[in-house]
Amino acid sequence: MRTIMLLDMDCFFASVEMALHPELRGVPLCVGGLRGDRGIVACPNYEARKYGVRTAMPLRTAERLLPPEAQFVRGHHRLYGEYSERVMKTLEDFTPDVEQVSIDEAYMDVTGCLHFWGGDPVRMAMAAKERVRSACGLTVSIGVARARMCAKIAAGAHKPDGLVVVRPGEEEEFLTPLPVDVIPGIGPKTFEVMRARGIATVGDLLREARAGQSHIGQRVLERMVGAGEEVHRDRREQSMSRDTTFNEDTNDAGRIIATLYYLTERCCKALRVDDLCATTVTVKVRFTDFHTVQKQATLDAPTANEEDVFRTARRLLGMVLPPGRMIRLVGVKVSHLVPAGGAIGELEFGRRSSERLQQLHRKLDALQQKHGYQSIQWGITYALRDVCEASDEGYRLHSPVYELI
Ligand code: DCP
Ligand code: MG
Repeated sequence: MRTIMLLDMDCFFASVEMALHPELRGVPLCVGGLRGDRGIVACPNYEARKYGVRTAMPLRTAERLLPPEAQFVRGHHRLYGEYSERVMKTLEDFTPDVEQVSIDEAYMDVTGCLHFWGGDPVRMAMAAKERVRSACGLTVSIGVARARMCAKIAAGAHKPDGLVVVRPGEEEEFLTPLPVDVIPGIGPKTFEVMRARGIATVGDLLREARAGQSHIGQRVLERMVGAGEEVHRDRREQSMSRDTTFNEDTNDAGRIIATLYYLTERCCKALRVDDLCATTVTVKVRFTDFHTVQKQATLDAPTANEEDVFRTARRLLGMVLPPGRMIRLVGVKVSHLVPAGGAIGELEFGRRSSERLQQLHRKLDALQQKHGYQSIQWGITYALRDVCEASDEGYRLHSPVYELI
């Protein structure tokens, strides 16, 4: 039997800001933009959550809900990436089997290391929490169970700074009273359908499963005890995405396309840092009335070159955005990621030119790193010069948001 821990950092972006700026502690804090900005909250701290503020809520709604002493700060995404790496490194001191599943979450298979802690997962988890706190100044919540699904649910059960251990055999008792949407994969729509059928709790679902009436329930019964739930040390993030909400709604095709190119470039840079290639791209557009559409396509070949990804992204944009329609937000996501080496395994001509392009990109990345983003940049993104502040790291988009899937 295995012992799995899921560690999830508490209000991650906000915690990093509070660690660096202690004066932000103890008051409601929204990371994502300043007062009066458009765009959405990327991360509220727990004080702000008490007022009903949630991730992805418009900043202006958050402003209305919060008292005047609330603080609003812009996000510093590079910093969050660095903190994330530091935390993940810290976890590797506890077990080599760490599988990062998002910027602030990782599964750890601690089966082989528990004996260092007298076989006691509580001692080990407390030590991990303390180590992350002293090394990075962040609090985390940990769930422990014999299967990933229960570990994940346990980690969310007592946030922030929580520690919940579900002992083998106690899974059902733990899950039974919880609302059925705690099960990963049961989103708001499925939840509504289930509720309409009288299934409100996990207990209700398991009863149906035992009566042979629910496939989902059957799968939950299996996952509860660990079927197909291994931790994969080398499994990487499954997708990367970059979105932005414009300062004001726009139908300026030049600006939208330049922004899409820039966001694609950011995704591809992140892919190159991790030596990954994407096989799929998704473009997302949010109209003035918040109606959101997205469209996905498979790329010709796995790639980390923005030209290749953009060609498809541009085509998708044309499919979701009628000319002249005003939008609030545009975003791009690359997914189905594969190791870069694997993508250039077959040396046919197309792949080789794509490989050379990738080498060129790596050189350009290095130049930009050394001399600043604007020292050498793609012409298509020049259109952003007039509308966005620029720094050495690139343009300061209005509300960049990570969506980690
Ligand atoms: N994030 C984002 N956009 C989203 C969801 C999340 O930018 N749609 C960012 C902000 C979060 C971070 O990712 O700080 C981690 O996401 P979590 O869902 O783990 O949320 P938090 O860590 O903020 O809160 P919790 O304490 O509930 O884990
Ligand atoms: Mg978190």
